[in-house]
Amino acid sequence: MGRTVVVGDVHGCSAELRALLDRVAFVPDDDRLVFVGDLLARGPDTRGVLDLVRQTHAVVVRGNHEDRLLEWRRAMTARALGEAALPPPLGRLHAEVAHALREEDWALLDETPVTHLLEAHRTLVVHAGLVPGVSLEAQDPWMMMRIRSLGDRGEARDTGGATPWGARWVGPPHVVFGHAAALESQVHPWATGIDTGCVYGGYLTAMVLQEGEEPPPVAHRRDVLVSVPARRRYFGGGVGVGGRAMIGEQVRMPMHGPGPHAARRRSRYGHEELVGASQPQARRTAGRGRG
Ligand SMILES: [Mn+2]
Repeated sequence: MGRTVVVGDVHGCSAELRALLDRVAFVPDDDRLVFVGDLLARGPDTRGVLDLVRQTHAVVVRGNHEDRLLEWRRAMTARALGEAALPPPLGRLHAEVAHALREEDWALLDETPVTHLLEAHRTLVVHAGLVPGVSLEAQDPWMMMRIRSLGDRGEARDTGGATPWGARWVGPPHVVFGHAAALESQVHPWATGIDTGCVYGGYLTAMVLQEGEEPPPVAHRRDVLVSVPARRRYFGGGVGVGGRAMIGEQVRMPMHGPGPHAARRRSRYGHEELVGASQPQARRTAGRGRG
């Protein structure tokens, strides 16, 4: 058995996914590929991503976008059987994806688990996260696909907040997650967030673990993370700057002009900052983060 490569939120960015697999020199019959979910929607090529998932026999955990489409499809089936009157509303972007999906794509999505344990790495893969102090069996699947932060009493919130759930999680297992997009991966003692906002013009990131390797301590965590830049911004809005700042805030950037990776530098605080052309237009907004 070779390495394990865990990939962040792809959102239809098939070109970047291929570039990332090239970058890590992925070996199809030896390495194992795992996705944190949100493979589809917002980006240009959902079907190409799903084809690649099948070709590589990858494991996919379910993201909130997959969950939403599956929920819609269940409702459509119920309506066809006369058990329900109306399907739930589906936004335009998701309707386009739903229309483009083939039977084999639906079958793939239908089989996705909410979590996937990588026993040899003592690591659990989940789309959004877990509530600290609650056993795995007692976690709410809906929230595992949507949690971002913890409230004052440690309760799960699907919006941003001062305390990202990962900061409070104590493993084992280590948890690798996506959903909360930020330009930098989010490194916590027992959790690593690898949604670096590819579809918003950021990066596509993977954690690459050697056989039997556990995610290294915080100081060396980035040694096992590999990123490729997005070719362009495919979807509006933007990602937060720095692993901490993104949880409750995001930076809006214009749809046109250079992506964030085109003009940035490392600040003396260790965050990556937007500089140059993007910065004057950058506005911080409170509220829901991207995911
Ligand atoms: Mn998500």
